[in-house]
Parts: sequence; C-alpha cells; structure tokens
Amino acid sequence: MTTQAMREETTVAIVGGGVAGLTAAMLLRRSGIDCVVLERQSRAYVERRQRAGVVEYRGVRMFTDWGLGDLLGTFPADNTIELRVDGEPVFIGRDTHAQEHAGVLAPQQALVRNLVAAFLADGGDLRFEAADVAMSGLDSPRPVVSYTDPEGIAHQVACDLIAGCDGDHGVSRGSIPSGVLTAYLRDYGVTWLAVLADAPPPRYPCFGIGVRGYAAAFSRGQQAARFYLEIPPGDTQADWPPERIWSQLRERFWRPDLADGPITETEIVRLRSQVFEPMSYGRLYLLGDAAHVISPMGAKGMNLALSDAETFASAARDYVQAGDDGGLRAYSGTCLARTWRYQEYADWMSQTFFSRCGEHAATDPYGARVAEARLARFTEPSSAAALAWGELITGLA
Ligand code: RFL
Repeated sequence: MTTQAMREETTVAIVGGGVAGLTAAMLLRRSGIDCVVLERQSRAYVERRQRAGVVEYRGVRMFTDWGLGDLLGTFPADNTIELRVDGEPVFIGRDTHAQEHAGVLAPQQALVRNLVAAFLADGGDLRFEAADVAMSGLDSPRPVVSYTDPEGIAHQVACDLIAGCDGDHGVSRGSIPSGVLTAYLRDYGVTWLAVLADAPPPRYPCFGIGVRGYAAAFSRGQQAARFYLEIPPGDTQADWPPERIWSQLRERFWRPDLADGPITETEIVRLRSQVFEPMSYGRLYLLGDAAHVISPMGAKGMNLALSDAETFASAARDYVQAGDDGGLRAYSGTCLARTWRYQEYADWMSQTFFSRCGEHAATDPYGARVAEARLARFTEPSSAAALAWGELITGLA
C-alpha cells in the first residue's frame, strides 16, 4: 500500500538553507511573501559550517536597506590587503574609495545562525532534515517540490516559484532538462590546504607570494584565523601535521615570529570556478553556488550568493504583488553580468598571484615577470588600476 503524500501550498519554495536560501527567505518575508525553506541538513550542522568571513560593503548596505543590519556584526573589515612578495610587504586598497566603503567581519556560520534565528522568530517556515528533495512541473504554472520529513512522511509543496539555493551538489541544477544549461569551467590545477586555527588573526588579509610558494591568512575573529597553503596535488591532510603547517606558513610569509595556536579544522580545496547559464528554467531560479562557484582567491562566493538573493527576492515580490514579471525575466542576465565581473576579478588574482609563486614562477619566468608588472600597477596608491580594484573589493562594480 502506498501512503498519500501530504499536499501543501506556498508561494515560493526555497531549496537549501545556506546564505542564499536564508537571505532570499528573509527578504521575501520582509516583503510579506509566503515561502517554505527545505534544508537537507540539521540546524546544528548548518550553523557550524565555517567558510567565508567578510560581507563586503554592498552586502552590508543591502542588509541595512532591508532593515536587517542587526544580523551583521559591527567589526569593520577595511579593504586593505597586504602582499608579502618574497617577504617584502606591499599594500593594495589604501585609496579613499576602498577605505570609505568597508565591509564587516561576518563569519559565514555566524551569519547563517543569525538568519535562522531571525527567520524563525518572524514566524518563517524552515524545515531541516528534509530528505529526497525533488521537483517537477518546472515549466508549468504550479510546480511541485517533494520531500520526506524526518518522521518519514512524504510532502508535496505546490508553489508559484522555486528558488534553487542548494549549492554545487544539490538537486536543483540537475532538475533542469539536459541541453538547457551551458557550463563554463576553469580548473586551475592548484590544490590548497584550508586551515582554521585559534590563532591571532592578521591585521589585514595577507598573501605570501614568491619563491617559497603561496600562502594566505584572513581574520575570522579576535582569536581565530583562516590560512591557505598551496600543496602538491594528491597530498592528503595526513601529509600536513600542525608542525609542518606552521613551519610552511612562517616560511611563505617570511615571518619566523608568526604566532601559532590550536588547529581546529583542515580541508583540501581544489581551486576551480564554474558558471552555469542561464540561471533559470521555467519557474526555477538558481541562486548562489547552485549556479556559480568562484575561486576562493577572490573571497566573493558568499557575497555573490547574497546579491543573487536580493535580485531574486525583489523580482519575486514585483511578480507576486504587482503581476510584473520583468524582474524575473531579467534575473538570469542581471546575476550573470555580475557573476562574470567577479569571476574576472578572482581569475585575475588567481593567475597573477600563482604566476609569481614557487613552481609556477620557476617553470614560467616570463609569466612571473608579467605578474610583477601587473602588481606594480595595483600597489601604486590611487592609480587608475588601484581604483578599479577598489570598486571590485567593495562589491560596488
Ligand atoms: P551553500 O552555503 O553551500 O548552501 C547550500 C545549502 O543547501 C543545502 N542542500 C540541500 N538542501 C535540500 N535538499 C538538497 N538536496 C540539498 N543539497 C544541499 C546544503 O546543506 C546547504 O545548507 O550555498 P549558498 O547558499 O549558495 O552559499 C554559497 C557560499 O556558501 C559559498 O559561495 C562560500 O562559502 C564560498 N567561500 C567564500 N565566499 C566568500 O564570499 N568569502 C570567503 O572568504 C569564502 N571562503 C568559501 C570560502 C568556500 C570554501 N569552500 C566551500 C571551498 C572558503 C572555503 C574553504
């Protein structure tokens, strides 16, 4: 005997409760639009997942404009970055434009925690541990998202619009018929060890580039830092015990005095970028990592997800409340134009920094000299290149 699925109705079904899904949900709720968020993982799991650390100026302005500024911390993340090129410190982002448009330090898990709490306190419908999410009727007026709840009960949620916010490994993108999407992929052939440590953070985001190889350091709070080290492809975490991590960080930053601390997490990250076009099909709209992944070199993935969420929520509001589908029709083009601007930024940083590092520079000395020439233009304060860079780091480009 088959059990009948519970049939429910909403206006927007949101698949995935990460930054993209929760932000879209919160903005829709602020606009008085019904939505249901279906998240595969438990609440504890999503509130612990550590990744990004800064909401750029554009994102801060977005939360403030929607009356949600309280969801962010207040600790400013000024836009200066320090490059230590073979140990020599040089700075980018010290011009007035970059300095006047600071972001805030906002560890991703803290932002997610605040969004979950605010959405639930507002009466929002957020369902954790939703298994077997699937969708049908995407090109019909009333598509359906189905799932099984933790008690094993099957649900079918009929809706007007679906927001696919389930990241790179979710079900939304794969529900679009084959042949519709074009994938643009870049694999840099580079592997990083991502490290979280309870150690003193750097004053500015810091990139160690040069003959000793690539390393980077970012603040994640008063006594927490994220580090990245380029490692040989094929290495595993077991090849990188804490002593080796700290000794390589000291080498590559040319900082024998770099203070260490307990390492709380390590992860192997393959450096890659991808964009799927278009970002919608029928009544399904892809947001955030479900549509595009960006090399973490530019620290823009979470920020692009926030921007997609605002573009979608505004378009959905106009459609639901005024019957105006202009925003929904423009959604994919608007978000893709922005995505590509930031893909270019992250690609520029990735190519330039790597070309000046370790093996890359040794095998391509010409490329290393070109990278030096590029960097010189950006580190010259108030040069046109430095100003253009400032627009990108603030998210205002
Ligand atoms: P998320 O955060 O992956 O959330 C997707 C959610 O969907 C759920 N899900 C499903 N739910 C229901 N049914 C299914 N079948 C589902 N499948 C998945 C997942 O459980 C999850 O809760 O995607 P979203 O919301 O698009 O947000 C994107 C950002 O998380 C991502 O771009 C950033 O983390 C990227 N990123 C960084 N971005 C920055 O802006 N600055 C940074 O400094 C930065 N550092 C990073 C990063 C990503 C990293 N990883 C993942 C390589 C550092 C690292 C190490």
